[in-house]
Amino acid sequence: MPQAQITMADRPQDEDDSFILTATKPKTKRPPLYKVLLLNDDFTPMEFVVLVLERFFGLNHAQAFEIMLTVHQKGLAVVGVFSHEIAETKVAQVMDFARRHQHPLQCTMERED
Ligand code: TYC
Repeated sequence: MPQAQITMADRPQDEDDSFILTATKPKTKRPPLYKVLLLNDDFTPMEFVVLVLERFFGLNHAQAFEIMLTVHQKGLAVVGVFSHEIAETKVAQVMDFARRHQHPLQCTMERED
């Protein structure tokens, strides 16, 4: 049985072969950064806070002492800015170290804007 021919005449009139080109911005969005904050309290010894800052944030003694004093005087300070994963690790390390030494030191993270 012969095949029926399909011609342009059979094609719906409003069909359009042109491509739709949508301009897209090249997306090179950097992942958000997180501030790690140390909070003041009345009980954690100053030397312990200095040790924490040296051990987990790679600060030298003078830098660590200065940040500890800022926290002591102002209530809190940013001790570093990191990726989400690194910030989470730092917070966990500080909280675990403080808990093991039975100090109430608090460390938190906050998304940077
Ligand atoms: N305020 C504490 C004291 O007088 C010292 C301290 C500093 C505690 C910083 C916590 O994050 C802190 N012993």
